[in-house]
Amino acid sequence: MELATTPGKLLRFDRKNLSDSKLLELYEGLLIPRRIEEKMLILLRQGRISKWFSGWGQEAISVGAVQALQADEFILPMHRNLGIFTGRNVPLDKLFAQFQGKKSGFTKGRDRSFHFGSSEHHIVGMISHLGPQLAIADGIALANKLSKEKKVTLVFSGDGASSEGDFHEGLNVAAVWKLPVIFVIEHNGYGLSTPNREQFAFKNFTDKGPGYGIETVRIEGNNILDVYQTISKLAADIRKKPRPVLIEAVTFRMRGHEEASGTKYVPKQLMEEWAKLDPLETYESYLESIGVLDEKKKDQLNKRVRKAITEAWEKAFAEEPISPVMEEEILGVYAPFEQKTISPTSDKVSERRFVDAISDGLRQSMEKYPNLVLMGQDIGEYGGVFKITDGFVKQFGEDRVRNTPLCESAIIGAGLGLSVKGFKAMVEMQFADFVSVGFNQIVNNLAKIHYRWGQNADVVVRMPTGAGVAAGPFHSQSNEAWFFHTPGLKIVYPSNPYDAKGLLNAAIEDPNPYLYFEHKALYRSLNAEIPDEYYTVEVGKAQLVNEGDQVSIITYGMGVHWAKKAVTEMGVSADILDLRTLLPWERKAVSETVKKTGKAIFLQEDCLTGGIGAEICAWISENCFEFLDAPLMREGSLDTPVPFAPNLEKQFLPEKRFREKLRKLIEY
Ligand SMILES: Cc1ncc(C[n+]2csc(CCOP(=O)(O)OP(=O)(O)O)c2C)c(N)n1
Repeated sequence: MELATTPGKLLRFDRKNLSDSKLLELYEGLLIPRRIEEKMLILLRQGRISKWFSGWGQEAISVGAVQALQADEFILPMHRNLGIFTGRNVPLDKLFAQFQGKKSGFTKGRDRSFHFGSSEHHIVGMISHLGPQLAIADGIALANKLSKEKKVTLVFSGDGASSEGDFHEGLNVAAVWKLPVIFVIEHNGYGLSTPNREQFAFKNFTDKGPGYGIETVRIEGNNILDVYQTISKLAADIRKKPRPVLIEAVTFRMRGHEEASGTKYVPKQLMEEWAKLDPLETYESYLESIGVLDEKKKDQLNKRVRKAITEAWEKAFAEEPISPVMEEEILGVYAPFEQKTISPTSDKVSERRFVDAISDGLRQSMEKYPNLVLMGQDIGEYGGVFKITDGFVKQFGEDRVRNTPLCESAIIGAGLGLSVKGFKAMVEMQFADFVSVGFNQIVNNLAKIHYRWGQNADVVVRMPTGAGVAAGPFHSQSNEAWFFHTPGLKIVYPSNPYDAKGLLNAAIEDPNPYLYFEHKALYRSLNAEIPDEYYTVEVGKAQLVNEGDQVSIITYGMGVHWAKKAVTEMGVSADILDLRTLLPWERKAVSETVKKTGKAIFLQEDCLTGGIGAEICAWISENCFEFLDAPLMREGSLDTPVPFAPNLEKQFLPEKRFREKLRKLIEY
């Protein structure tokens, strides 16, 4: 089949063995998004919807793709793929309510336009950042592969978004793990106003895909038969022989990036030439030429489609604007989960180091949850750089204990994809510092997805953290505050072996996304007798680890050990409250100790500015002011990067300054 890669060439349709009714089904598939768009463009001009991302002229890609896949195969669309939603028969009134920010929309007014998914329709919608979609598709495909479901997952990307690092990571992981994913690039010439020559230096994606070891096919994106037949054939083959395939669907963006941004920067001639390749009109002419479609049938179909659209629009429009209920919004942030604290089934205890406690918890969680998958760099045979997963491959196999390429973003995204399919994931950061390159997936995908459209993110990210090990600025940071500010996450930070095991197990039980901080300097320096059996520690509960009446020291992690040492050596009578959970932190325990002693100091290993202590001290001052006999105090590390040389690092850390401040507070 000749490719219309340059305008001016005509589309050539070849029905092969497709029946008349299939040809018409594809036609109707094209008609629906086109007629919806026509309506939306009018509504936009009338100010009844706020934004519109047009897929005009690109419909054949969505429609061909959705019809080529089975109804329970996941599709991850972008902002120009209306045809995916209509092709999966999402109720039009609900779709329009979504566009209008109404309560009956897919996100209940919490997110806009195509930013939603629907598990019922096997669709995972995008976040604005574009590229993160690809890794979620990898995770879904991995789940299919692990559960031996012979299913394909299909994900879209624009040609512009292919410049993102997430594109590279998503393709690379799929290639290395031979995941059954079809990546469809809509090669439409522009990313907002940027033409492709300013986006990348290769010519076609057929040059790029093979670099990843991925089979790449170039198709006429405006030719519905080419799209449908190619994807159908590939999908059938991939179901039998799982592997990723990249499809470059050549098309053109006929309208502005979004309606308000216009198309002035696009040469007029290009527009005119591509207009001749309109996917609906060309296909219509083809069907007429072979006698499958005539005026009467066309009329009937158009009337039916227009009527359905008008009725659905009116229904959605008639719905009252949302009346905000604050409680509902706050409850919507996390997936519902009733925490049950589990006690060990026997009294047997053993002396375990902090690092062993984490390893034990992880192993027992793997035994308890056959759907739990561990992913991280070097965590397989090698056992992880801290040896926490030593021996795991032997016990659980390589499918569940997965060595990953060096790509934090894709692996965290894949964790989310696994949860879409009902799996649990634990992702090990080799060092907490490296989470910065997976940050977007955590704060924008994992944290927000339940609030947006009700999908949970059952992912625990383990974070070997902290300084005191002379490892310099990139292997020592305390970065819990980066996440503390993000609604939708939970953060736990144990300070002892008992809590390390119990909180890890509890985090894995909960279907919500967690950051689990484990201090590297405690791994092998701290022992305790802990139960041999599986147990959990309640999330959201602080613990008083020392009792006294002169002062309250509120802290967590390494701070607990500095505080204990200080009060012993200084002969201070202090309450030491170990927060254990940072998000959501326990207000009751904090207020109780403050009310008891009337003096409080917050100690954190993290740099002082904008840390956890700032928030908790602000809360104390607002809620416990009348019980305070002295100013609230805070101590933390210097506001500098973590230095390498031991003496500089010692100065950076707050231990010494904390003692001075504690003395001052007591003497106040
Ligand atoms: C990370 C990020 N940077 C910038 C943007 C703003 N933005 C939204 S869509 C877009 C262009 C996308 O181009 P492409 O991937 O080719 O898709 P198309 O719009 O052409 O379908 C840009 C720059 C964004 N959404 N996310």
